[in-house]
Amino acid sequence: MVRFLEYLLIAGYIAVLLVVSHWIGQQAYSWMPAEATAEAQKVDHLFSFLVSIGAFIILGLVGMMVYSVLFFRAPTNDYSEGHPSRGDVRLEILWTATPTVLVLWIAFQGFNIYQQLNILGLGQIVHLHAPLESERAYAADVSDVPKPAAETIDVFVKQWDWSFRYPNNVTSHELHLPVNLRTRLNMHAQEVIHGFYVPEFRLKQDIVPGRNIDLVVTPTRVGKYKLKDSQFSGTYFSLMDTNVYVEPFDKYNQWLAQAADEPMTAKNQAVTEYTQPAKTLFKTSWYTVAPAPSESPVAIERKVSHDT
Ligand SMILES: [Cu+2]
Repeated sequence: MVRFLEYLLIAGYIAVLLVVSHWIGQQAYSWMPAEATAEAQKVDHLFSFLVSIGAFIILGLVGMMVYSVLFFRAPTNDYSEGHPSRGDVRLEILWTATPTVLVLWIAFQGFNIYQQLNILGLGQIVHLHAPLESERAYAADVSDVPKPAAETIDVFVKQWDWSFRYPNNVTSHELHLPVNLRTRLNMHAQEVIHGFYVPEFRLKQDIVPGRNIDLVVTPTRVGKYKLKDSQFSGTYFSLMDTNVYVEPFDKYNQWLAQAADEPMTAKNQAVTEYTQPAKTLFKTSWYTVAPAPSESPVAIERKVSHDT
């Protein structure tokens, strides 16, 4: 009877644990910045799933420790050694199989959501026909299979600024995206690795010189966001951010028409800081790469394609 009550207690505890850890997993959605893309929703599902699992494990372990302390305390003045339990095959199978299944489940969930994201796709990574094949051939092969998208915007990044080229050759230092439309960002880096990262998009993509890397994103929330460089790219790395606007399609087109008439401003904070006169009598700063002057994406593309 006592054994039955014990099992009932454990079953009840596991049920409560499942409910509580699921609830904690649901809270995880509020810990992240706003979800601004369809992809972000999927990433947050994965995050919430991982938080629920983590909560279940930690609460389960703490619960067992509290239970042991409460029900298996040594009586007062009992300093004898505990029962030397040595090896329990069932227990060993249990604590080996359980984490194995858990890790496989997490891996499957992660891969599943990555496949659903369909942002870059493994295609770009696993298409290596022969390891010795030259980069150029590989790069050519990859860019032949662009991901389906309604709009394509070229992203040019260099030390230390972002510039974008839209359809009709409109260029800008700002990223404008039409809401609810799958947009392909075709990214080119000029000299070093930079990282495309918008927290609200939950997407991060390294941009490697000599490679055309495209990222497909579906913005779902109108608003203004910040694009930050996620890869340290030298002295003025901290200046490598720019504004991202997700807007209704008609407003996006209005902006495109307006931007077509305005030449791209030569905003380059790095150049400004680099060229400012020294404030002290003697040189205090370390040697650094001189930031390249701001250029139109067309000029950068000419450079990028020349280098590759
Ligand atoms: Cu950078």
